[in-house]
Amino acid sequence: MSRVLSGVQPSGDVHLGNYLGAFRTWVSDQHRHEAFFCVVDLHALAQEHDPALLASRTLETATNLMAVGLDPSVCTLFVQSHVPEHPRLTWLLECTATFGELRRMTQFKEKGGENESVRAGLFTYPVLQAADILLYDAQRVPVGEDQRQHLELTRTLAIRFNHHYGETFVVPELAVPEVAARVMDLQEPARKMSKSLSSPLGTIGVLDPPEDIDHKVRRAVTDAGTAVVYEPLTKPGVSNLLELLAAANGGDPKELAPGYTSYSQLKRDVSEALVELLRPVRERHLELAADPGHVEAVLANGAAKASAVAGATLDRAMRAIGLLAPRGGFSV
Ligand code: AQP
Repeated sequence: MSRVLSGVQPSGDVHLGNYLGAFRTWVSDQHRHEAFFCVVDLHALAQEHDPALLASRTLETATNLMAVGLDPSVCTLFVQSHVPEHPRLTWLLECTATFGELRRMTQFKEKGGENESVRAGLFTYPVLQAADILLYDAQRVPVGEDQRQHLELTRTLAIRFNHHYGETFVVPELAVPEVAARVMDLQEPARKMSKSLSSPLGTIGVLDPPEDIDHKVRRAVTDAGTAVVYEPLTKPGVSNLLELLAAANGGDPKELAPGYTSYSQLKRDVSEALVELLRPVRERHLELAADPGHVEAVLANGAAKASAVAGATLDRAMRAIGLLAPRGGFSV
């Protein structure tokens, strides 16, 4: 069975972009692959964060993942910082990556990379992400389109490390969904929906009540003209709504467009479709949130399973790069 790994930052409320771009694929992948999913809390330190909120957001993000359908009886769900192999492998990969490669990461630039006062972690976190993936020998990494460049870096580092130090890592493949791989902000449809960069009106949370979803969809920025056509470059707002409709109800956004003669008709259908799509998530979340001890137990079990796999890979990599192994190996 092939391996899958992916993760989400506990940097804010989980939104529709996370759900359609990544989590839905994770839910189906867990039945087809040996699947590892993690809440990447160390990544959330790369930007300004509130220490009083990080732990509760981590638990809440894990709860959301179970609410969208991750089933701990068929996948491994864990918190990144509970598996110390992640930062340990990162150093080896930082000594494999180059300054120039990291400077070219567009997410680094978008999140303020040119600013002298940004955290050094914002610069290096794509390497931590590479460690997240390579530790699990993952062949497949289901993510949104925004992660394409980071995955390409992971592949480059794996290939370079293997070349210099001998076959150590599996070189992973990217898996992005056909529809809604990049969900756009409803207020600024030229930029992606984001936990940290979007306004509340531009973002639909997976737990938003139906009236909020309806309000946000009806207030969504549309484009000049009145024709409903799928043209992401010239009509990003309307195209985003068509993508959301296609992702929720099935179908092709291009083919759905001729069925509409007005923006308001389209918005009504998008709103209804999203309310129905997210209804079961809200319902499951209510049950899970009533028993946080259960989610914590799932995470403890997940960390133990993840550590067993990550430890073996770390040991292999430490030896391959030439470090003196302690008695019993590196992973103890
Ligand atoms: N707008 C999006 N459309 C499609 N997929 C998306 N993802 C994120 N935004 C969109 C995918 O969700 C997964 C988890 O993302 P993340 O939380 O780890 O980080 P991110 O990509 O940086 O997402 P955000 O929401 O923009 O977070 P912040 O604001 O904290 O940086 C990934 O697979 C991602 O592709």
